[in-house]
Amino acid sequence: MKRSRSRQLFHNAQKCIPGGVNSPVRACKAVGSDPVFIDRAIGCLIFDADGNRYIDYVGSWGPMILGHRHSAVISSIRTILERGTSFGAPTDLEVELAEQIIEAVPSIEMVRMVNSGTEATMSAIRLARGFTGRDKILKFDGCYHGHADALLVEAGSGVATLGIPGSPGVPQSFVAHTLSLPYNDPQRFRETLRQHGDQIACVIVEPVAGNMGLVSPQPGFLETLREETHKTGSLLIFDEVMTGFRVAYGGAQALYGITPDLTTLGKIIGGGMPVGAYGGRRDIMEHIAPQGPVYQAGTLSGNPVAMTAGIATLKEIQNPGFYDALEEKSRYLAQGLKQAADAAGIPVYIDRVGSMMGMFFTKGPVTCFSEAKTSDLDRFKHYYNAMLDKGIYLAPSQFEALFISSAHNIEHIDETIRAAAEVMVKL
Ligand code: HOZ
Repeated sequence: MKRSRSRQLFHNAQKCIPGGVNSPVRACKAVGSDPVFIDRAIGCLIFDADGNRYIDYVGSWGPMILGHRHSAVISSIRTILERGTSFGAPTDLEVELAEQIIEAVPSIEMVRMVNSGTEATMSAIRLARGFTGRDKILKFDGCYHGHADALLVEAGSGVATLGIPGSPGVPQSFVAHTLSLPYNDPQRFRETLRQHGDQIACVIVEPVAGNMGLVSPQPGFLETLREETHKTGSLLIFDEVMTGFRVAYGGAQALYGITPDLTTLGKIIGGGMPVGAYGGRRDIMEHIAPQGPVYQAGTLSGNPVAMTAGIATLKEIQNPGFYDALEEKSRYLAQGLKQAADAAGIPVYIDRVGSMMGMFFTKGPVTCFSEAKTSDLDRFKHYYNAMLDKGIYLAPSQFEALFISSAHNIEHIDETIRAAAEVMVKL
């Protein structure tokens, strides 16, 4: 596959953008290759600057549940462009999206829009601290909640991909209040809360971890978080930036029947435009300025283009059978990939929740970050590059999830499975 234009663009990019990219994972360092520069996309297909066509399983890292350039989303954006792109003042659209979110996610009684998932988690944590008057926060190893200082401890996503423990520039005192525990270990959690619970403002968790590959919660794990935080008065924050409207219309909390105190959202609620949101119990949310004393603000918050794209997306995914169809396709893909690996004698462990999936190059099981790290990263690297050459666009890291959209059809998935079967025998 010829990629000379991408190579040239990356060469130019490296002179003017750190690492040549605006977010680290996409530099493809972990897979020893250069990034593919994208020209355009439609449905589940994405085309690079050299005109090569790929079946896209990154979906802009989750937002594109309808595929690229869905007609309803594009036409909603066209309509708002006739009104303007940013006003820095309230609009009808942010009220409409807030109402849609509140209707979909019963634990959310009030919601504040922001511009990214990082902003959402950072703000939710400030709110939890302001509300409880406590400083400590607790997270889980391999979960990634954006790049706010206090959360860059044992983090997943790019931090895991680059194999770095944290980040220079984060003073030790900023993370002194952050505890991190193994995911899916209710016993350790119980013990820690019994020891420090009265100092813990909040427990933040990805209810389905999507930043160490895909790791689903074991039965009882999320329930334990809820029970124990109730006892200590610590707030439970579900980071549903990735899982919100993805694993079910009401998110992972609907799927597993757990009610958090606060929820963070992003990705799908912006329909492919930059967005984030945090919401939850009214008595907590009322502590946010200007109603309450906890400060948080943003010039582009509630941006009308993002709001309208989100509204259109949420309307589409409410169509009857939407999630069932996605589930069926995703199951078919997972089975096909597993069969391809088995036939080639390559040990892989696949975990999947709806249209989010992780395929680890290890025999598994993978239930936490330390098990995810047993994956054969060299084998993943060869798999990634060979799949790319066959026109299959995957996240360039073992520690990221794969996303299926409603635009993928059985032919696309069969093409993917065939490619995997050919690649696996040569790994
Ligand atoms: N941190 C995101 C993935 N979990 C985005 C990665 C990127 O855009 O490079």
